[in-house]
Amino acid sequence: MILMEHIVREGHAALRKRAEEVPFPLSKADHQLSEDLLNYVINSQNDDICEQYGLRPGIGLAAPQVDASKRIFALHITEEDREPLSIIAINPKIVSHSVEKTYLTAGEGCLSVDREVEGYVPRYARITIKAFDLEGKEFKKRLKGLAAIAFQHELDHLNGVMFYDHIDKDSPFKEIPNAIPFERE
Ligand code: SB7
Ligand code: NI
Repeated sequence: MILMEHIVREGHAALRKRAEEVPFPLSKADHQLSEDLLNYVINSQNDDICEQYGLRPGIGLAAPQVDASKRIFALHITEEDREPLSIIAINPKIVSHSVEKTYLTAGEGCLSVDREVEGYVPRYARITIKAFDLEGKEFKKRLKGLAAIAFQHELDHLNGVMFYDHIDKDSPFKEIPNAIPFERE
């Protein structure tokens, strides 16, 4: 089980490396890691489990955040009036994206960042993604809204990019051209 003490923080080299492609069939270790990532995000959205184990809530978690430099992340997103998204994405990629951008009006946070970083993080509003599941089967999805934002946040982790790299240093709340703001409930 992944706990907060297993999550590496800013300054750790794993967060700044390009993570390695994952070979199939998955090794036992990579299979376990994938399930552990998804279980963390699911558990972290349960108040009782959170309190019991001291977890910080998150909608996603990427392997480099637990010092595993592999191209794997998990997302678990349940939004009102939206189909829930609960996936393990292995060797994920964005195959196409909208011109239109979006950003969370409240900004982003990260389980590897123990401070508030204010500012708008520009993201593509809609993306089409491909990734492999635990069985090595490729899947394709169209994502928008929070799911699209979170996918891009996690994919960045696999490329050594942190959310605040995208924030305008001089003017963090400057309007993003071509963007529709996304308000999280
Ligand atoms: C806000 C939060 C996240 C994604 C997009 C917007 C995920 C936070 C948890 N993580 O640090 C996962 O990398
Ligand atoms: Ni993060």
